[in-house]
Amino acid sequence: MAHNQTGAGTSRREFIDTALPAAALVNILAGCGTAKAADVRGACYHDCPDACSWIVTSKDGKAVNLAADKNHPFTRGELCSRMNGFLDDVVYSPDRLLFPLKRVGPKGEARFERVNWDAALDDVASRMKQIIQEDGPTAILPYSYFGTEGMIQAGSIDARLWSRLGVSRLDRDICGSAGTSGVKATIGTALGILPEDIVNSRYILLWGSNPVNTNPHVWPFIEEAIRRGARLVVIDPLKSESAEKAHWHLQPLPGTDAALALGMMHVIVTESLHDADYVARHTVGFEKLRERLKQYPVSRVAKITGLPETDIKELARSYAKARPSTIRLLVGMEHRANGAMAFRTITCLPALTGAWRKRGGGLLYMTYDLFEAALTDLGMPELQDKTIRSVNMVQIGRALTDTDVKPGIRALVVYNSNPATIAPNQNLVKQGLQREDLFCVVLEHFMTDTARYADYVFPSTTQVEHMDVIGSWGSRYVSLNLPAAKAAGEAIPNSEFFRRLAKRLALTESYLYETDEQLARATLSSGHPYMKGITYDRLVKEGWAALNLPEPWAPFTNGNFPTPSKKCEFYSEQLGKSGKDPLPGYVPTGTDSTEYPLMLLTSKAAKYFLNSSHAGSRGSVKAEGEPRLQMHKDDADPRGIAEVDIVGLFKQRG
Ligand SMILES: Nc1nc2c(c(=O)[nH]1)N[C@H]1C(S)=C(S)[C@@H](COP(=O)(O)OP(=O)(O)OC[C@H]3O[C@@H](n4cnc5c(=O)[nH]c(N)nc54)[C@H](O)[C@@H]3O)O[C@H]1N2
Ligand SMILES: Nc1nc2c(c(=O)[nH]1)N[C@H]1C(S)=C(S)[C@@H](COP(=O)(O)OP(=O)(O)OC[C@H]3O[C@@H](n4cnc5c(=O)[nH]c(N)nc54)[C@H](O)[C@@H]3O)O[C@H]1N2
Ligand SMILES: [Mo]
Repeated sequence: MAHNQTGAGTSRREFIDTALPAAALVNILAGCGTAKAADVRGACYHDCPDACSWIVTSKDGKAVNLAADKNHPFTRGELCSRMNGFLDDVVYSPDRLLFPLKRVGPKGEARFERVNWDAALDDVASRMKQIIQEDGPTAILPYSYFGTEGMIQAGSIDARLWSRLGVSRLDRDICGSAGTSGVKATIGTALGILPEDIVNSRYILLWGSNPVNTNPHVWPFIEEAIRRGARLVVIDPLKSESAEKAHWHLQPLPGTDAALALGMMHVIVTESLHDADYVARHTVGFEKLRERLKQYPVSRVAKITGLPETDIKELARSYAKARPSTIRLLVGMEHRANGAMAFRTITCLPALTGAWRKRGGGLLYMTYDLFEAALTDLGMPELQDKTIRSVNMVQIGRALTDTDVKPGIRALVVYNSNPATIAPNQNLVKQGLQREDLFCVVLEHFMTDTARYADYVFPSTTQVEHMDVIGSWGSRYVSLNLPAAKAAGEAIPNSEFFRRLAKRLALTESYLYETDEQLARATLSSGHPYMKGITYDRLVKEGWAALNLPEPWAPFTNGNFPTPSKKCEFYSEQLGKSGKDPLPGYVPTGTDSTEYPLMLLTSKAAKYFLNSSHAGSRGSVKAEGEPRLQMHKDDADPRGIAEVDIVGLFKQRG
């Protein structure tokens, strides 16, 4: 990566201009002068497996139409219910934040006045300097997640600046980390098959994932597999939209999946339905696993899961006999204690049955590893001092309120995230955000629940107004997103915010001042074989490209798992050494309170929101309708709740 630009002497005006790529400006200006429309290529920014490719029609500096790329093999010409109205619902929403705002009322009340950028940034910089002087840089905590997944807007200048200052680090562990660590413990990677290859499957097991709503562009491939004769089975306590379309829906009690998988393995092994040859060649610990399985006879598993014994047996037999079979995991099972172990345990199944042997068989999980290899991390991780304390983002409530945290967190800079809504223990998070002595800055599109508590709220550009490079955790395509419209109001890209802040902090390192185009070129220049022939200039013309992967993609046909033993680890020495159970197992989740005995599943059933994104726009809120809770009759009746009723929903944590 080249860091040869001297930014320190550059004026603000130049920053803004150079932050826009030449090609995009030409497009926009062509539209401006002649009132002719221009098509600009882009891609969806959302934290979603699909990473769709789109084309924006730009006229007079405005995005006038947004449509899916008809030729993209995964997007296949259609966006989704969240993005079809994106221009009206988000970009040009009357609720969009357009100017910097400064708090004038009590925290949480969202009373702000408009201020100018220069004065606001000067104030932010001087507050940060003062905090650093008094308590050191770790009294500052940046809080961000994947409100945008773009390589530039989700982790470039911001990360470099934070490393340069030496502020507290953030573990971005709210999604995928638990599941990934479980899957990796068994097969060494989160990367299984490619989504398109699921068409080859004869038996698809959607285990705690709901693609009809959360991963809609994989659904046509599942339908194709069904047309070719595959059986679709869903394991989900809730009757999700995917469950409604399944041949068979099993509803275990939440958090009992590891027991179910162990029960299946018990049946498979005792009935010799496993692939003894694959097990012998490509796995370790089979005998120890067999011992462990003795603890999970079907009768016990039926009690734990609440499923009939006959169903557990039928599930095990039908899964093991179908060749190839595919398990689709996503994040549903993560959101409770012992989630990682559920993922580890389920991941043993495809090796036990030899499902990996054939193309499309095995496990479909995250393709993120492909992009970690293919794209250069723009955050320059080498700058980061790994000895600096790190706060896990799921514990933000504790970090803001615990007096044992030294130095206490005095400044919080939030972007690409809405912790007041998405972080666990909401009551504690809000208590932290309420602190009068916490200096809180939020960069946003909308007045979110978090922004309401901010001292300053700064307006950010949207995906049609800034540049980015988009990888994916659910497909194999990389895309370049070019700006297609002038920024609304005074909104700026995150990258530009951090360049401006760095300047005010009088920092001179050139890596803090690279333009978005330089960043885009840099991330695409890793030199990894997956990126062969994929350049910035090609993507300006074509928008997207498939990573160059070995064909066919059947990664574990002959074992070669990237684990310490190079085998699928039924028994993990590494886990054992770290004091954990080396074998797959089931640990009850339990409810944490007798006062609040019910278990809440916060399934991603919303159609017009993505996590809490778009929820600040009245158009999306109207489309989504009222928040809905589904409850079993057996739970509702004793509480006097009728079939259609209005309820208050709360527990001790929020
Ligand atoms: N429409 C829409 N799409 C989205 C998102 C969104 O907010 N809205 N968010 C995106 C993001 S960030 C992510 S991570 C993905 C998540 O994608 P998914 O993992 O598919 O989504 P979830 O709804 O969290 O979980 C899937 C299913 O798991 C079930 N589940 C919950 N607990 C358990 C359990 O203990 N056992 C079993 N077997 N099932 C359980 C839920 O009822 C749910 O139907 O979706 C992405 N796509
Ligand atoms: N109760 C509950 N909590 C959950 C989950 C759940 O299912 N239920 N799901 C969990 C999961 S899987 C995930 S991934 C997390 C998601 O948690 P978050 O990543 O915090 O997701 P969002 O709630 O969508 O908030 C993202 C924010 O980023 C903003 N944004 C988008 N683009 C930009 C940009 O370019 N610049 C700036 N400055 N802001 C931008 C959006 O307006 C939005 O307000 O939540 C987790 N928490
Ligand atoms: Mo997520």
